[in-house]
Amino acid sequence: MSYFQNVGPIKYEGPKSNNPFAFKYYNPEDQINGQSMEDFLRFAVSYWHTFTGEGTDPFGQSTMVRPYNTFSGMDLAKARVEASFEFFQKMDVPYFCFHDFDVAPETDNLSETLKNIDVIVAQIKENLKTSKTKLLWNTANMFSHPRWLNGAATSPNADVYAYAAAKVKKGLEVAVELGSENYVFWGGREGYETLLNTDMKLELDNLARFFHMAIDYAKEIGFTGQFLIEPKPKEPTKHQYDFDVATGIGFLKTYGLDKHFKFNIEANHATLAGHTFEHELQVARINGMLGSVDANQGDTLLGWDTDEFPTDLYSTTLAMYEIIKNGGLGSGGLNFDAKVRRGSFDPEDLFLAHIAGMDSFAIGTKVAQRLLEDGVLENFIADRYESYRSGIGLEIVEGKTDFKKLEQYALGLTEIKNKSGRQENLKAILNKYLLEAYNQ
Ligand code: XUL
Ligand code: CO
Repeated sequence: MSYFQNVGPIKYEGPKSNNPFAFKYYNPEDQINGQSMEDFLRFAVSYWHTFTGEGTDPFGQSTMVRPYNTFSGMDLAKARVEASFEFFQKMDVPYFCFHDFDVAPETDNLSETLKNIDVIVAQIKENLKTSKTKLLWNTANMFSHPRWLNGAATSPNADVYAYAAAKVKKGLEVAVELGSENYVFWGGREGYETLLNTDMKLELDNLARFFHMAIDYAKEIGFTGQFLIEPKPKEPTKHQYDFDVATGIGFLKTYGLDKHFKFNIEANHATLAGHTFEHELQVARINGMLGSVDANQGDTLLGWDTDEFPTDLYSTTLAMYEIIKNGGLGSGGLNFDAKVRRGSFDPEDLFLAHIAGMDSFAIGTKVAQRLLEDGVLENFIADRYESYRSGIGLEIVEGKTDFKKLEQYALGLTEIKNKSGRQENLKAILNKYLLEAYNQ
């Protein structure tokens, strides 16, 4: 049975194509750094937004027209799996990601929930046998059900903590069963609403204990994938402990967890933290902890996580700049943690949105690659820091100075000459590269 009869396989047709159901810029076979675009970008579809999301918002009911919506309960869960593999095949994506709760209905009874997961995981495993699409990461939803209202591994209630452990234990078993390449922790409600009722030290210690137990269990059952933390500063909780990458690094180092984790960086979470997407990517990269990406974008006019499909070429270019400098994403990928707007309710919109996102990242990749090949920013930056490659600057970098020596040097200076940062000119150059990317 076909769920998306109106859409055939999506192919690359090039920039001149007017076919909405074709890639204009993403050619999976194009080469980058000796790899195909497909292998380098490692696009993934997020199950929750694409197949489970119904278009509700705090004011409105569901709007999405989905071919499997005639089913309910486990029949709906099974129909969604069938539809998802048809979608993956037609989009020709190498990966997908899911929360336990997206694929199998959660009940009030844990053993029943775990059984539901087993049934659906078996069905996914069957589909994986014949599909090229693999599992990039899975995770546990520990924020939707009312039991999580005060958090999961940072809940003040030890029973909730134990329940969370049971869910992640299952998640790791599922990861092994389906050959997942990563396991993600997004601390949906791991934070606090007010310090008036919060023991922050105990919550953070407990969160660290939880991660250590996850590492131990992964080792025990032979899960060799990468653990990822996905920072977000707020929403749903007022303050979330994994605020941003820098805060996450501080936490991981404090608790001796840094060797076991990398970061899954989401564009819209970066902007909510008051950073650019590329800032978060760079902080992770220079610390050797850039693991994976939730590729989306926010809306500067709105203060919440809008999870839009990425279409801003400046953002995709500067993100890909970091990713190329990182040598790619290793076992990570570019997961579209993005949803179609409530008004884009047709099943076809799911294809069009992914095409827009994949084409935008393909353009960003080409532009970033050219900027790097031509050394545009690299040469400028090297020149800007030139004073650290000889004389007193080199001594600073090599750790051969102290305050007395530096004072002596400063006293001998007659004039200090600074260089212009040329920010506007660099932006103009970036514009030129963006415009030329597909006209050469
Ligand atoms: C929420 C979010 C999550 C994580 C996985 O903002 O990004 O969907 O990606 O739990
Ligand atoms: Co995300």
